Amino acid sequence: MWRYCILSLCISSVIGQGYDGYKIYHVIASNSLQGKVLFELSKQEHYDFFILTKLLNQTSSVMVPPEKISEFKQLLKENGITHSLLKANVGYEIKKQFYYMERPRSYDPTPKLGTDRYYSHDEINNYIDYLAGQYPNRVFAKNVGKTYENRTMKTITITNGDGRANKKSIFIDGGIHAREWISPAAVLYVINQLAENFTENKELLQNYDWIILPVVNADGYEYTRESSSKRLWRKTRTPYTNCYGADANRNFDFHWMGKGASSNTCSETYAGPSAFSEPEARVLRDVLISIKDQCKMYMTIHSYGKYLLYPWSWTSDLPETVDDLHEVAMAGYNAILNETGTVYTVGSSTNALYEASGSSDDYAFGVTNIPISIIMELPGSGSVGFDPPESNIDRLVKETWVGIRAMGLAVINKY
Ligand code: 0X9
Ligand code: ZN
Repeated sequence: MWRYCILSLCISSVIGQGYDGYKIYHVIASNSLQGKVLFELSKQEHYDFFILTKLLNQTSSVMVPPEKISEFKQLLKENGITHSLLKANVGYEIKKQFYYMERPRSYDPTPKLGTDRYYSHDEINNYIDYLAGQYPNRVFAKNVGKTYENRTMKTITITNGDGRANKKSIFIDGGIHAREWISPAAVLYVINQLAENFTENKELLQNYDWIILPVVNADGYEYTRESSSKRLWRKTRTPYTNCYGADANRNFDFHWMGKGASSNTCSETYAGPSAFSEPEARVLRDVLISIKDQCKMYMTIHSYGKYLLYPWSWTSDLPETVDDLHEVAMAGYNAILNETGTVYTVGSSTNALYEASGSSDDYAFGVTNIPISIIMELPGSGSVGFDPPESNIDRLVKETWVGIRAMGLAVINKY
């Protein structure tokens, strides 16, 4: 697929088969048997569940390739599962969005990243270095490891510059799943606010440092930026038998390969050949281990679905400290509701959605013992949910910041 650009006008060819004829369905399970059918389907390689909830009478969303559509519809019919067609041709929708996507017009030596477009991994890393250079007393960049394809993974630590060592901390990551572009965008805005809007956010940095890793799955992220036919890639890019990549959010060594994870290399939820097979998961693990004693909140940003979730992800049992987790999540819920009216669903991951064993949130909570662990699934928009148009970025990231800020304050006041 080629693209030719003059000024901001791009002409793209529509060659390339990616997602042509793929359809998106809304499906609703109204009893537990129907729920089980959908859950089993989600482990199969051809069915890409964008949202899967075990709550009865709530909508899940699944993308189905053309060759599986009649089989899929037959299965729904046999089990009496309510469904409706949401998108008839995903390929067309995605190509359209790619065609209009803003590209950087020229190299900008002062990388002041805005909320006008989605940035590359390199641009994000450059921004981290730029901030560390601009504010050498209070912002620190650190190379924490490499991805499978040898991209540098960088954290940014934002402090108030008082030089106090071993302060308590809050850790945030984004981009564990490649296609969830609004996640790195939202995390970038958090960085921007803490580093560059320092006076307004002083109280967040008085007794706490914030450590942020904006794009965990940088290989996958860059892959989705290459062409519309790769836009919905989710996993890492490690080559395995028959297919590429593991789901980084099933690769952590806590109930690894339990419920909600697949051993099929071609499944979207492939947990990898072993726990921590993926370098990106290992890097995140090592960062978490290195900050475990000071860190009071782990927050991981995904999309989509407007959920504020807490452990466990591997079981429907609730942790002993569920009240603390719920209290912090509710601070985010209320702040967002008051600011924009957007209504998030709050609950334990497994009970609000489904099991996802081997996830980073469970590892942070269950192994490194970080007391608050939250998955934030940002609102979906665009043609398929993972592709909010660039004109929506500003509104979405600002709303997300209101929630993150409130949860940060709740943690700071609590611990
Ligand atoms: O499935 C995941 O890894 C996450 N959802 S996403 O749509 N971004 O892929 C987290 C899901 C939350 N955890 C559980 N469902 N247990
Ligand atoms: Zn995700």
